[in-house]
Amino acid sequence: MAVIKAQAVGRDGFNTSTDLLIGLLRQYTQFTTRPTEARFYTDADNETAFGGTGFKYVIKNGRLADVLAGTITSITVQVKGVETVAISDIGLSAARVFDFYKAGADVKEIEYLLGGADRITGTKVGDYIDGFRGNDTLNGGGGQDVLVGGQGDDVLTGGAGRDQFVFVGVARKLGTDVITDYHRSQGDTIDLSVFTMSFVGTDRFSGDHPELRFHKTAGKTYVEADTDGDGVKDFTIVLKGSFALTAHDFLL
Ligand SMILES: [Ca+2]
Ligand SMILES: [Ca+2]
Repeated sequence: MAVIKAQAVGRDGFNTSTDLLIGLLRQYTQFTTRPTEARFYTDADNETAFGGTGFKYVIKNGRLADVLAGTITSITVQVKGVETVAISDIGLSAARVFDFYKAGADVKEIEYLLGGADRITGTKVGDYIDGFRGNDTLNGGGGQDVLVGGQGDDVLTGGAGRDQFVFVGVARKLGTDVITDYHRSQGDTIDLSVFTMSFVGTDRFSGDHPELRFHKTAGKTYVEADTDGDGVKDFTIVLKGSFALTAHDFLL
């Protein structure tokens, strides 16, 4: 798993899809290599540092040509003197990460980094947070955040502000996600627009069309999606709190 804490630079929040790209290393002009740290930087205020153990490098003509061994246990990114991203609780193959870098395989590198049960905490401004595979715990913090409930059983917390909970991917792999702080009064919405479903309130699934229904108990609301219209639910979203949901709570 990866534990990620993010900080904003001015009004710029954190974005899992753009701020973790291994290709961003190409922006730096300098680097230093030690067995326990590889640091890429342009100046003291702008750098990415990989901490770990057993790093073995191949340096040719003053360039980092390859990484042969080692385990990355932490990554920190500094932008304009602000530590924008701090990643801990990882154990990544340094050689593999460097291979992704060489191949320009940015998405594969993010899938590798976020493949486990991750805990990602956003900034005080708007963030876009996707935990990728695994049972992730995502927290948007302040601002208007977009939290993506993808594969696995994720726990999503929007925090203050008008947040959007987005569900995408193969319906049967989405599992049961929990939204801990759904606030209609803050303008929170649940975006299920990639699936074309009709909202049927508390009715049972008809089995004729893709449908979205809900039922509530004293403390929880269960949103159930039948995305293929066979009358069987494909994934569930649990909201903490008891809500009489309407179609207005969703982007369908
Ligand atoms: Ca993950
Ligand atoms: Ca935020």
